[in-house]
Amino acid sequence: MTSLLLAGINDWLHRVWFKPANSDLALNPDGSLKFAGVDWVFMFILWVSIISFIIIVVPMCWWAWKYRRRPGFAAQRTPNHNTLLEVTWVVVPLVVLVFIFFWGFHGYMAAQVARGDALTILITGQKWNWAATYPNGATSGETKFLDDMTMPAAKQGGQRGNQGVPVLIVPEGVPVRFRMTSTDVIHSFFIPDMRVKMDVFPNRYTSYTFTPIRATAKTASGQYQDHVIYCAEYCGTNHSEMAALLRVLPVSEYNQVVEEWGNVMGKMHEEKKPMWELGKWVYESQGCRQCHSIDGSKNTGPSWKGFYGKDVPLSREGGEKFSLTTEDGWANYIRESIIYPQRKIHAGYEAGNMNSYAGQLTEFQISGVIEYFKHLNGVKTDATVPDPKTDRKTKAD
Ligand code: HEC
Ligand SMILES: [Cu+2]
Repeated sequence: MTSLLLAGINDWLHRVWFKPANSDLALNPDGSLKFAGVDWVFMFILWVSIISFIIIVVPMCWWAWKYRRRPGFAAQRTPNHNTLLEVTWVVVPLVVLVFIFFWGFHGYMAAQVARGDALTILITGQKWNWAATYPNGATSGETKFLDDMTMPAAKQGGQRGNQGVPVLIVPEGVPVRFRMTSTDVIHSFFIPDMRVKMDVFPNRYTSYTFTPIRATAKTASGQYQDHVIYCAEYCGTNHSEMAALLRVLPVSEYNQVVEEWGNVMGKMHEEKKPMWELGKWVYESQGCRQCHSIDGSKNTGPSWKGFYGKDVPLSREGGEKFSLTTEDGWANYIRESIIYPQRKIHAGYEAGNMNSYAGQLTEFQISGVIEYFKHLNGVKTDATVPDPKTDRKTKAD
């Protein structure tokens, strides 16, 4: 009876603190709680705290009351030593703490040391987007809107409202290692459901590893119930919206999607899609939309609508206007703004908020962005997506 009650309380407390895990760092392959896994150790520490609290505070209150000062009772002299008692309260907590350290360290190493055959996915943090690069060079090809439940901040954000965030995928039951770096400030790649979190630094790699246990469930209407990824390091104004989603797919499905994502341009080329659609894809999947709107509204960066074909007011050199008249002039301005964002600063916006995308975007993708600018501003363009075989990465000199 008591044990049933305790098990019930234990379950309830577990649910108070944790959303269901989906990682081998907390679960056995059959989904049961793993001995000395993250959740297990947490619950162990919680119970140690609860029991210590009771052992210390209940007698303390009781004795404070029992030995309160009363008329007619002389205060007793306290005995000053009890070796057995003192050895007990040193040795028992010591043993418990050593176990906590041991299990904690054990769990930490499990998340640190990847199996040799782990699938390595590169993660780049950049204000305010998470970009994943898969072994075949694919980047995330799907974005999704967060609902109010998963990320209330996304709804409140007066500036941009509810942003779409990239969906990352990993295969079910396969050890995965995220190797992470940042192009600007310190971020932190936090996936609560996988029980992993690690700071992400510029000019340095950090990593962690885990094996997702189950494929992501779908709702009755076929919507994936993806795991939320947060940035857990305060990294600037829109830090709270620096999120992504993680989806665990059965291995064969994972392989298929990664191949599709790796061939976005190839497919567009085959289907003779207009170039601006490639630019739209860049806008949606490479983080541009975290800072630029396409409806004319002001954001961290200038809107992409309503600026092509007009004078650009620059903030340097006494607010001079930068007049562009030729198509090449515009193309160069846009390209330069992407590769060297610091050179010409649009008045009213901060230098240093946008990072260079040199090495991240290809020449064709930048051309796509240029065509997308035209498209958004009512300039007709009829270029189609060229064969990506002839494409190359951009680089700053
Ligand atoms: C972290 C916010 C941020 C992100 C992400 C971002 N930008 Fe920017 N961008 C800015 C800011 C701020 C400016 C204005 C200051 C400047 O010129 O550097 C700007 C300016 C620009 C300009 C010049 C526009 C003008 O009106 O002068 C272009 C073009 C541009 N960005 C393209 C891109 C592309 C393409 C991407 C995605 C691959 C992108 N930006 C991602 C913040 C961002
Ligand atoms: Cu961040």
